[in-house]
Amino acid sequence: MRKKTAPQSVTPNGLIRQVGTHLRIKLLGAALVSLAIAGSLYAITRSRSQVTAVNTVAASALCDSSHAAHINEAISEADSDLSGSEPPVINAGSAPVPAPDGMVWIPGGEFSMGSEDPNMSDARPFHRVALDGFWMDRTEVTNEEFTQFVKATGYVTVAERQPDPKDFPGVPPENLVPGAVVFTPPSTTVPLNDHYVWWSYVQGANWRHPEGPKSDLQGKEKHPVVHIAYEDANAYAKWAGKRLPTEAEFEFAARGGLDRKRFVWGDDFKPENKFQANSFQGHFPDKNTGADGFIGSAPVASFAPNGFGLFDMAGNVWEWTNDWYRPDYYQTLAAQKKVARNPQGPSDSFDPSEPGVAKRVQKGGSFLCTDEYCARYMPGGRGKGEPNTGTNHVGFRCVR
Ligand SMILES: [Ca+2]
Repeated sequence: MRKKTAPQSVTPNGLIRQVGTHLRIKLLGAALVSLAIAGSLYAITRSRSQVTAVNTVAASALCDSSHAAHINEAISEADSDLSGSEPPVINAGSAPVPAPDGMVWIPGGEFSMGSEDPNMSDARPFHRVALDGFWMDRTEVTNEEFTQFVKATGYVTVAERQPDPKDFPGVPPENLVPGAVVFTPPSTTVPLNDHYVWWSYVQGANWRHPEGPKSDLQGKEKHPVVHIAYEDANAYAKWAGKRLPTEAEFEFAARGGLDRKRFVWGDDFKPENKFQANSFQGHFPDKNTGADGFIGSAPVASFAPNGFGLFDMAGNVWEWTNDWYRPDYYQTLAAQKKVARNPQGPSDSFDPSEPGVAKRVQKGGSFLCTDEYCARYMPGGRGKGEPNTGTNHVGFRCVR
């Protein structure tokens, strides 16, 4: 059995390393390498101007008072089971009317959130969380839906924006080009310890051109929109009169009323020999057999819905949540010995694998998830992403 490797997020810092160590890489000529430098610096500068990652993390390491105070707000004085071993409670009562188009009523209740998977220490332990009811998009936001938003507002996504030379002293202006990070599978087997081997910064890649300038959305109208940064997702949500889900809302919804199951549909990955989600089959990352019917993203709702009638809560594309990422957040909640009520995530971010880069939680896994590398399509699994870095396997859906 292959050793599972912890999944890694794609971040600007890593792309800078990519530039240093993979000059030899196929496909990337000197020009694209320069673009990668520019794009990485761009994202780093942007992220540092918008989130005070370095200072926040340093401060929290010295004094955790603000973090603890925030968590306390999310803890109820109540009630109920705290061991994480009781079945979920799904609130009774009918959904409010009228139902918004394309949304499903998630009735709220109380459940055991997290995982006991030894490979996912940041998702441990199971802890009790109570949530109010909310509406959730039945599917990931599609290209068709995002097009309507852009037509109505003229919104330009982060990946489409021209980098500002002021942010990049010393970088030749001709290198400051918009682009995004695209999965670029190697042609042969590679070690799984350097994910930058299969991720490339591609000039001109963005939601309209998911694999780069020569690709488009023809025939992909019903696919999830990708190359979406956190602020892009928020802008869409605001326009639609919605918001991004919290991590707890996403997981409660993904579990569909089931109790601590490994997958959103149960414990068996492939019941009755039938795929339940768009994931990766074959040998990661070089050989994708597409046995589930798809090599990349799939039209939304190509697989069966979960217990709440939601599609693709596992696989297809990762989805942004509103929570900051910290690997110790669940441990902190569990230590409170109280049910966490409508938790909003920690007040700051810290990722020990990349200190200084603030990240938001992503959930659900993607078409690149595989037991060989990243099995985080499980509902208890957690992903993380630098807010300005969209890739071609990250999208979103909204709640309200
Ligand atoms: Ca998904």
